[in-house]
Amino acid sequence: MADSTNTIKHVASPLARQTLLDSELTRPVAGRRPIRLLPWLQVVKIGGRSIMDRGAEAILPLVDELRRLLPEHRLLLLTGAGIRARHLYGVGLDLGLPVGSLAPLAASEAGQNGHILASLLAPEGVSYVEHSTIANQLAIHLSAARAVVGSAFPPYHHHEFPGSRIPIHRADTGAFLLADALGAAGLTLVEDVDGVYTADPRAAGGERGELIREIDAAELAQRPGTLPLDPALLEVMATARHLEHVQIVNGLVPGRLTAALRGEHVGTLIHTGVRPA
Ligand code: GWN
Ligand code: ATP
Repeated sequence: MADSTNTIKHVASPLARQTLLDSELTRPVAGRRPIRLLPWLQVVKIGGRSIMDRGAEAILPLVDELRRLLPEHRLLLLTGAGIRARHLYGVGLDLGLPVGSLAPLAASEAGQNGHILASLLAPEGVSYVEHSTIANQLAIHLSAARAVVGSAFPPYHHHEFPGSRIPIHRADTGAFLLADALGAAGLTLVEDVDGVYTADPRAAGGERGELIREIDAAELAQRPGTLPLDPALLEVMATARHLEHVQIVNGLVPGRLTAALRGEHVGTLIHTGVRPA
């Protein structure tokens, strides 16, 4: 009769005998920088409220610019949610829906904007791809086309953190999490302002605000006042593994996105703590 204890197969693992809770013990194994999956990829997040909601006037010139960028870059274009999500939060909060119900509803608006953008770029071979495709088949899609479009929202659904009644992980945060996880070459956030100002340039008294050309994410997080991006973006930037910075550019000014993707400083650069490898 076989001795069952002799048939147990031990799998060698450098973490086999350790608690995963002690970072001192896991650091030799888990402390190394991960590999870059798509080091040639440029990720571009297009604002929902700031660009897509403006319709043809803002979208068509940007689509022209994107079309001309295709021979130069391989792009993952991610869209934000915009005004329909704001309306949805209003109705949902009035009805008492939990944050985990609001997150996917708002995300679907980001997806809709992506479908619109992809339709306009379809003659160039660009398609909208699902979250699951971004997760598992991005490389093959970007081998077949110079660019694809997706929703910038992360798929948190009922896993959204319950601290706030409005989902905190929105389009800017989702775009950063994805770009950093993929080890992309860069992330550019396309908005309707030249960058981050010391005060909202569109609010009362905003004309006194000055453009911040360059700042560390940690320092920006300490500043009082509003931002043209999700506050949670600054939190996830603190633990970035690859991206050294993101740049916020004005998508209403022709040529700004092109310049940013060529590495020019034409908006606000927000630095993470990552240093070149
Ligand atoms: O529907 O436009 O992906 O890429 O967060 O989930 O709410 O879904 O719940 O692959 O999985 O509306 O159906 O929708 O935007 O998110 O998608 O067309 O399960 O391709 O089925 O993680 O697109 O959608 O909204 O992104 O952001 O079917 Mo949509 Mo979004 Mo499509 Mo996606 Mo959510 Mo899927 Mo999903 Mo849901
Ligand atoms: P989404 O993609 O989530 O729909 P968005 O990125 O298109 O959103 P908003 O979240 O509305 O756009 O952010 C852009 C707006 O932020 C600008 O139009 C500007 O009025 C506002 N804003 C607030 N504070 C600042 C600031 N300090 N500097 C610049 N713009 C600011």
